[in-house]
Amino acid sequence: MEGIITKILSDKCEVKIDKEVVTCNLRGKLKASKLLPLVGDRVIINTSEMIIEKILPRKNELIRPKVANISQGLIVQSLKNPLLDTNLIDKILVELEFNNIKPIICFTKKDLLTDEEYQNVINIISYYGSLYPIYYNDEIDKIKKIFKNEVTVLIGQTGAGKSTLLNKLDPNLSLQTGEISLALSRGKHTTRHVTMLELFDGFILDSPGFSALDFYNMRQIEVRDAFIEFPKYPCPYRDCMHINENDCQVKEAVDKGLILKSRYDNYLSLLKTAYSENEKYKRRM
Ligand SMILES: Nc1nc2c(ncn2[C@@H]2O[C@H](COP(=O)(O)OP(=O)(O)OP(=O)(O)O)[C@@H](O)[C@H]2O)c(=O)[nH]1
Ligand SMILES: [Mg+2]
Ligand SMILES: [Zn+2]
Repeated sequence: MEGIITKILSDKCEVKIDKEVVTCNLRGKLKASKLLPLVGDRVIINTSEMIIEKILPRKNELIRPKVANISQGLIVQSLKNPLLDTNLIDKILVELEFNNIKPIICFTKKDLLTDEEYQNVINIISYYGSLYPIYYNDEIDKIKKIFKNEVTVLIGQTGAGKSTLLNKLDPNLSLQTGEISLALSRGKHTTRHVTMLELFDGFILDSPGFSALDFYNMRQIEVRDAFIEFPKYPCPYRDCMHINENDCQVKEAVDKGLILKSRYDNYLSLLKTAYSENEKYKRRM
């Protein structure tokens, strides 16, 4: 029988088969292999022994949160407590683009901003809105519509409001949410495990937040190609990396304010963590 892993406990998995959720063990040889199961994995179950025989090939997999076979990433980003972090947004966007996962952004905690503070971030928010679908977390009816026929993982810093958003979407969930530490102005890793929920005609994965994001070992051109607005400004040099090439249209667009400066700076810093073509290329997976 085929099923889908909805939760991973220490050495058991919860697997959904049709409408039923069963608890399964991993077969010894699977345990011995390096391929560890992830929430979202499609698996073959031996139903007489309740054992996972095989993990089916993955469409994609993320490192943090550790999930597989995702179609959509809902980036949950607070505007305050924790502070709006465009570096984190751009890192996650690159990770999603690289894995062919559709990004959506949900901004939270607008209510904590003064008018002046909001005016200071409105440019940033609307820039992302020109690239991707964006929502505020009080737009519950609109957000409910994005999940149909999708496998959506919520991604964001600890304390950003992922579980709170899910509770607002479906008050029956009563997921645990955490206070923000006043001293650190950030969350305390309230959600400990990835959990897959079946809601709004799709699957939604709540995930533990992070305070720092590991980054894929990507090639520099893969990082470049994940910045989806760059091709709108064609450079004379076709393989332009938009660093210091002559007549670079991307750099010109940054100077003119057409590309968000912080996003370009984040691009340059992500390039530094990536492999150039002549370096040995090894993907950590
Ligand atoms: N003022 C305000 N507080 C919010 C909002 N959204 C969430 N919070 C609060 O932020 C705190 C953290 O929310 P959680 O939902 O636990 O955050 P999380 O992203 O699930 O955090 P982890 O599970 O640690 O990854 C809680 O005290 C929430 O009540 C919001 O829109 N406005
Ligand atoms: Mg949570
Ligand atoms: Zn260029």
